[in-house]
Amino acid sequence: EEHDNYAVDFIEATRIIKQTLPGCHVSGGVSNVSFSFRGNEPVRQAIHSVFLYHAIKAGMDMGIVNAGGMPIYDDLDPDLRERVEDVILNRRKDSTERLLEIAERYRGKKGEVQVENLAWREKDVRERLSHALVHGIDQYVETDTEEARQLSTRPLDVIEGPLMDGMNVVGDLFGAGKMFLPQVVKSARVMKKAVAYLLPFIEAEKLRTGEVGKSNGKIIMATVKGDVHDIGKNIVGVVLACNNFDVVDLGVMVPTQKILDSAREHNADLIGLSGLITPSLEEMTHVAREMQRQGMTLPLLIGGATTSRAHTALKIDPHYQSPTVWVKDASRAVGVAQSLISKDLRGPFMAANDADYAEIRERHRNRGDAKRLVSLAKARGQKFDGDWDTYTPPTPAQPGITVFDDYPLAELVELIDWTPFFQAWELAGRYPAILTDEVVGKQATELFADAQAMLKKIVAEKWLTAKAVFGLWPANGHGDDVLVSLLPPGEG
Ligand code: B12
Repeated sequence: EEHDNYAVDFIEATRIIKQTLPGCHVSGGVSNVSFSFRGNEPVRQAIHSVFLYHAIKAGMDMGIVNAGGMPIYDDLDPDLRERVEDVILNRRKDSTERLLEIAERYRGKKGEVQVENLAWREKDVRERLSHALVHGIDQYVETDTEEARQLSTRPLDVIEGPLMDGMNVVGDLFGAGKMFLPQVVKSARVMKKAVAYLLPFIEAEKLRTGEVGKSNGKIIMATVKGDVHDIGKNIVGVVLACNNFDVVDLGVMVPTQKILDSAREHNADLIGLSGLITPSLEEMTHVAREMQRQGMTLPLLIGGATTSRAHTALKIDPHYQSPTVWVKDASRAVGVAQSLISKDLRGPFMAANDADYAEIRERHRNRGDAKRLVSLAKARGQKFDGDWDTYTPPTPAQPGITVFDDYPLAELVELIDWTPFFQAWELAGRYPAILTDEVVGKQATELFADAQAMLKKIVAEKWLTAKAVFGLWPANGHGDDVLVSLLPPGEG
């Protein structure tokens, strides 16, 4: 009985730690909580999933657990989930007995599990597509997409309907900590496969309706620098193309200058930026500033899950004098693009948009800046003291500019810092110790082997040309400035 409240204690302790010490991180070994069920993997995994679900909600940052053997909380058999939850949350006196009552049903039912796994194939096509996206199963996605297409008036309806609904479920589960990153990567691949399957039908429809070649206008689409999310951008691209816009898709991680140069090169009518991570918000502001600085006037569309009307009004629009419009989703993209292209509609549309943004700015005006800034005099008083009088800097072997036009890739491979690579895949640990780590070692080793194989190909087939330029000059601090001295002629 004294153990009954342990999981609740952990969860509550986590909540208190996060409330009182917000800078603190909380980690825990999850398997202890299910130890008494060893030998009964399905029940253990259900316990881990339920425990993590509640602990993450309370603020737990890291759980030591095999993510590969982790069922999705919402997918657990409801009866099992309820009884496990009773135990974890210590909700009833008889919860242990009630879980023991049904636990044996789940032990080692390999054959039955197989049957159960395919039971989702009996559901209707919308649910099957959603299941395939959530579970990253691409095996049947083309057949199901075809069935959905036959049930739809236009092939595009399949993207805007069941496929988007399925991705929203994935987004919700990931956001709620019920799905993990490697699972989401699989979902994204399934989505891409389904969209790729539909593209020829969309093209054929355009040919049939005679809409090919009748361009409404040209739009440059790009996910901004630093961001790899492209599902939303691709969908918007397809939807716009279906509505006779010429879409020039520059892909992901696109630097500002490339976006602006392409807009000029293609004589585009609109630029559409997509971004889903917080740093993209700042990057979009940078694009707007550069458009202004470089004298551009074409409208700028802003989209992606982390963007918002308020952010666009407060942080992007003020930097660009021409139309800047936040677009909530693909279904609205066509109307907005059409309004901006049309001579008649653009004026009233932008008047409404500008009024909306002005109101948002007004509402935020008196909120103040959350950042605590020190005075300039105080900042100057705190400047870094390098004790320069006693320091003699080493003379660089090659002062001035050095250019590498084609640096050997094999040498760069040796210099890769692998720890951030594993972090990006949300496998916690430092390289090389991570490869033999008790919990993530197996996954890390497999991932590392895949990366090595791909790197070998990149080097052997020379997929990339590594270029770099850097300069070293004598420099001195002078007040708030850094003064760089030119080198004598002949030294760069
Ligand atoms: C799929 C996904 C991934 C996939 C992306 C695969 C791919 N090829 O795109 C993978 C697994 C690679 C991934 C990686 C990461 N992800 Co992610 N990911 C998601 C997820 C689950 C769904 C995003 C998605 O595709 N949604 C469906 C599409 C259709 O929606 P959408 O993009 O918003 O697009 C619609 C509208 O916004 C609009 N729209 C979009 N773009 C544009 C552009 C224009 C011009 C217009 C008009 C309209 C428009 O129209 C679209 C259709 O209606 C979200 C969670 C979520 N709830 O959004 C997290 C999420 C975006 N990811 C997140 C994070 C943190 C990451 C990682 C940093 C994780 C990590 N630790 O490495 C990395 C990012 C690396 C990087 N540098 O970019 C966070 C971002 C949080 C933040 N504020 O910074 C989110 C919100 C999850 C979360 N709750 O924590 N992710």
